[in-house]
Amino acid sequence: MDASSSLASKAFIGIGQIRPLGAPVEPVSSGGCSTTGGEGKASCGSSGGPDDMPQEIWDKVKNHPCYSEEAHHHYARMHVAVAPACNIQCNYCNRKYDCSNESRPGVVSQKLTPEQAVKKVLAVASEIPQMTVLGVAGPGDSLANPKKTFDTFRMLQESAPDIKLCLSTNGLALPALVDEICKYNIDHVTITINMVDPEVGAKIYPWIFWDHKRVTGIEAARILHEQQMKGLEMLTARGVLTKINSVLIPGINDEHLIEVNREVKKRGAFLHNIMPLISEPEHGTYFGLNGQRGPTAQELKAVQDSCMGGANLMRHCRQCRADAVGLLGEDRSEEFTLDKIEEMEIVYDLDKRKSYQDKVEIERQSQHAAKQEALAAAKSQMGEVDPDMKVLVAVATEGHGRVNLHFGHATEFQIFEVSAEQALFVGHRRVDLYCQGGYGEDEQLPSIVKAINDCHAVLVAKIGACPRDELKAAGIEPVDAYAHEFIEKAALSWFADYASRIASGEITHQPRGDASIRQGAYTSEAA
Ligand code: CLF
Ligand code: SF4
Repeated sequence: MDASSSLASKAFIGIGQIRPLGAPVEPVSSGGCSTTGGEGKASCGSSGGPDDMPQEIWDKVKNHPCYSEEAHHHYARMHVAVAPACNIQCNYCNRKYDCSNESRPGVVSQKLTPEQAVKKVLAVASEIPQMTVLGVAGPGDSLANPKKTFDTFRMLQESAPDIKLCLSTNGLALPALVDEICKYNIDHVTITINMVDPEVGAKIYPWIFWDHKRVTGIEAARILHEQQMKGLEMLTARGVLTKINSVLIPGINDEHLIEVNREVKKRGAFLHNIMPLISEPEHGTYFGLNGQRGPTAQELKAVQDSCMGGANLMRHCRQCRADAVGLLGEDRSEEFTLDKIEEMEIVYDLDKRKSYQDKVEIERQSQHAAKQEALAAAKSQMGEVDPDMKVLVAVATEGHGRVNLHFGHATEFQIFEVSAEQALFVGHRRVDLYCQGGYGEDEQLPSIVKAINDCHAVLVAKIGACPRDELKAAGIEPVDAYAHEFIEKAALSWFADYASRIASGEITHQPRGDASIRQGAYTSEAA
């Protein structure tokens, strides 16, 4: 987003996260399928959709939780694990676990046939009316299993036409299958692109399976790169919204991802999602076993910020499992195992789903209006503040855009970068649950402090005396004065107060250190 973008646009649709990366390349061919949106991407901001997005693009993203930061508070996605095989090897993947570029490794998925998958989708759709997107994201590669993937989409399209279809791929088989993708109206495709230089790629991919044989080294990376770029261009030309996922691997592709960002932008990518490498030794990946570390929170943020100032980035990815169900950041897959589905009464009621989603939209609009009012009030109270000062704050929230969660109940904190001008969502941090069974677990505190150690304050609905003292000792200000207020308003109000204390000499502004990115699953459910 450029500096002139308004707070209003960010607050409403998370536009900073969803504006197209740039003008698409020239269409390579008509391809015979819908081109809706392709031209729209080129003319972002020129027509009458909400804020500065053409209506047809807005219609595609407004209820897709990954393509709109704001939508992910309201709408859920689910994945069906119908694609077990893969046609390449990534050094950050161990096939015994879920695909680690789209999934949190650690638990083997329950693999499904297309028939089982469709039944599961209908079961989830009847229970979770805000589930709007079905994705195929592994546990292998969706397009290395084309029959299972497209059978699933075809059957689902017939039985649940309101559900958006989404897939994720490494891109090797993409050019050959673009027409099939268009045939089933799959208008959201994620390609994992970690390099645009085969020399870098050779350090990430030991081999690919191509033309009936295994290819290794730089040649493998070159072929993969060519297929990825070609596939991206073909999708752009056909108006399919593309998101690029990149795994940030320190020392291998960190600065290189800035070039990746440039190249995918040139080819019309809609979003770029830069994710931290997950490489715990116990996952058994090549990187994990060979000591390749993941990035720190500040390393990740630095690369994200370097890619167009964060304007075109997805920052709310939860690196979810290949069988995830629910809102991003929650996992309800255990409620929908095959044996549980067998016992469920599945009633897929399109009208009921639509009327529920209409209510969600009304609530969303009223939240938007209330938030704008609150933000304007907070900004009008901002005194003289150093325009260059920016700090991070961590926020405990359980939704509705408010500071409304007890410190002890948080399994993640949302991170906002605050200045006199704005409070901008820049990511989230997973933490171990502090409050277990009604009591504070003091041994969890150091890990929570490590996860938000680059923040100046943590905004919560409530916090106990013990964690309050420990946070203060670590230099992080616990703040419950803005409980239940809208997050951006709370963050700006706190910032104004912080700045006034600096101005009065009560405190001095100190830079914070770095923070760690928590790997793996949560240790417990919220109480
Ligand atoms: Fe799934 Fe991916 Fe579609 Fe989303 S996930 S296939 S685009 S519906 Fe989303 Fe999950 Fe991140 Fe993927 S939070 S890992 S970006
Ligand atoms: Fe694993 Fe996905 Fe890479 Fe295939 S593309 S090796 S499943 S991370």
